[in-house]
Parts: sequence; C-alpha cells; structure tokens
Amino acid sequence: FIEHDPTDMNSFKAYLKQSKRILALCGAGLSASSGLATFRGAGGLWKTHDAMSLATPNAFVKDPSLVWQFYSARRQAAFSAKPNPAHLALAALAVKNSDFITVTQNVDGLSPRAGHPPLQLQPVHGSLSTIKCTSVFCNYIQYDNYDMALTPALAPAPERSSNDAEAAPANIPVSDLPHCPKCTTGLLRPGVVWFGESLPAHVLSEIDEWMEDGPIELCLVIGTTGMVWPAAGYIGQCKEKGARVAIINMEIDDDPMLGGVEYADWLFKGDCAQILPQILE
Ligand code: BJW
Repeated sequence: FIEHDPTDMNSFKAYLKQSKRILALCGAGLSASSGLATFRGAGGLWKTHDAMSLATPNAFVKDPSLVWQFYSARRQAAFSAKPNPAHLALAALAVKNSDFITVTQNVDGLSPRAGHPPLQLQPVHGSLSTIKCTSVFCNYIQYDNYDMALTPALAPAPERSSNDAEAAPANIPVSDLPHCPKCTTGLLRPGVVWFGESLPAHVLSEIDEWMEDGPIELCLVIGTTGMVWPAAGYIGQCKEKGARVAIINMEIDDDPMLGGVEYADWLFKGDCAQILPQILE
C-alpha cells in the first residue's frame, strides 16, 4: 500500500474502486445536515438536559414523562426530516455493490428513506418508529408507527397549550403517557437501545456473519464519536480483517477522544453531506 496524504481524496477514490467488501459505521453526524441534533449537540427544549443521560432504562423508570417528551420530540423531528446527500450517497453505493453494508447507530429512519437496500442496512440501536410494551408479561411491539403524537399530551409543541418549544418539559401524569393497546396496563416505550441494554441479537449475528465472510477492504466511519460500544468495536474488527479505514467527521483534530483515529488511513474533515457525494461518486 503506497504512502499517501491522509486527506487525499484521489488515493481514497482509487482504493475504493478496487474495494469489494466495505462496511460503513454511521452515527448522528450523518443526519446533522438533515436538521437532526447529534447527541452532544442537542439543543432547543433539551438544552438543559444531557441527551446521553436520558437514554437509559433508569431515566425512564425515574421520569417517564421527561424521557417520553425527549423521544416524542425526536420522533417528530425525524419523521419530518428529509434524507441528505450523505444518506443518498451511501444508498447509491449499496445499490451498486451488494457486498457493502451500513451499520447505523441512528434511529431516525433516514437511511431506509434514502433508498438504502434494507438487507444491507443494520440498525444496531433500534428505531424511533418502533414502540414496545414495558410490561414483563406482555410482548407487544409495533414497527413503523409514525404517529406525530402518540397521546394528546405528547402532541407537537404548537398544538400544546403551553405553545412554547423552549418551555421546560411538562410534568405529564403517567396515565397520560402512551399505554399498551394489547395488555392495556403496560407503559409503552420507544424501541431503541438504551445504555446497559443488549443490542438486537439478530442484527448483531447478521453483522457477524458478514464479518466472517472474508477479508474486508474498507471501513468508512461517518459522523460518529466512535465511543459507544459494541458499535465502535467494528472499526478495529474491520482493521483486523485487512480493511483500510476512512474517517469522515466534522471534528477531526478538535475531538481528542474521536474513536477510530488510531486506525485511520484517511481523515476527511467536514460535513459528510458534502464529502460523501464527492468521495463515493
Ligand atoms: C458530523 C457532522 C456532520 C456532527 N458531518 N460529522 C465496552 C467498553 C466500555 C463500555 C462499554 C463496553 N461495552 C458496553 C459498554 C457500555 C455502553 C457504552 O458503550 N458506554 C460508552 C459511553 C463507554 N454500551 C452499552 O451499554 C450498549 N449495550 C451493551 O453493550 O450491552 C451489553 C453490556 C451492557 C453494559 C456493560 C457491558 C455490556 C448499548 C449502547 C446503546 C447506545 N444507545 C444510544 C441511544 C439510542 C437511542 C436514541 O437515539 O436515543 O445510541 S446512546 C447514543 O450514542 C446513541 C447513538 O447511536 C450513540 C453514538 O453516538 P454518535 O452517533 O456517535 O453521536 P454523537 O453525537 O456522540 O457524535 C456525533 C459525531 O458526528 C461527532 O463526532 C461530530 O463531530 C460528528 N458530526 N455533524 C460529519 N455534518
């Protein structure tokens, strides 16, 4: 492998041309230019709350009203957002190359809406459009629920009586939060993976099967801090299987903790919505 400038797009493009088995690991930065907040950059109603501290089972038990308002606002934002050129570039690569997979940590559904073939898309942290019952006696799960308001109390801000998106979260009584239509008593929750919870077993085993299928030529690390496990581990696993690693991130150099930099062969700093269409064309 010839030494190259890690910011050189031409050497990347030449390598991409000869690459067959490619894995893209994506994070919240992929959807940033679709207007969706990243975890560290969450603002608006949530500027006084740390998004990461709301994504836990304990937070939901302690304050289901707060956590449901967080997820309801994110559902509304995601369902109204449009895929950006980065989602489209990945979808186009997947259509062109059936040996390419995208492992996405995003729960916003923008990759499928960009036309990414579903069999090549592995959503490791679940989906905002899935809702499920929290009762241990009930197995209710609903996929593809795109209701903007699951209950009147969670209606989009302009329809709420407070009429102020910047207002402090309301204290919604548990009885007014979404309840299970099957068992009727269980509280519903979003079908996403919170800290301390297992990732979906069937998704992990499909990724493992793909990883075991032969050498890997390229790993693209797009818009993620690469700090949340086990997803972050795919970068090193790809490297072990021979892959070159390209990182596409807004904060290269500015974030000393950015995961995967130690493996990187290319570092493309900037908005992935601008960079991906250029380097994957
Ligand atoms: C741009 C851009 C633009 C912006 N263009 N770039 C091993 C070691 C240590 C800890 C653990 C371990 N194994 C497990 C753990 C514990 C834990 C963990 O990883 N903790 C870390 C914090 C250390 N992991 C878990 O608990 C996982 N479960 C598990 O492993 O079960 C078994 C087990 C449990 C406990 C112990 C041991 C084993 C579950 C993890 C679930 C994560 N869930 C969340 C919420 C999902 C639902 C929701 O969306 O609300 O997933 S947390 C949050 O982080 C979300 C994201 O998918 C994930 C990653 O964040 P991401 O995507 O990287 O976003 P940001 O905002 O952090 O970064 C955005 C990046 O984009 C930045 O770099 C910007 O610069 C960049 N950017 N604009 C390009 N336009």
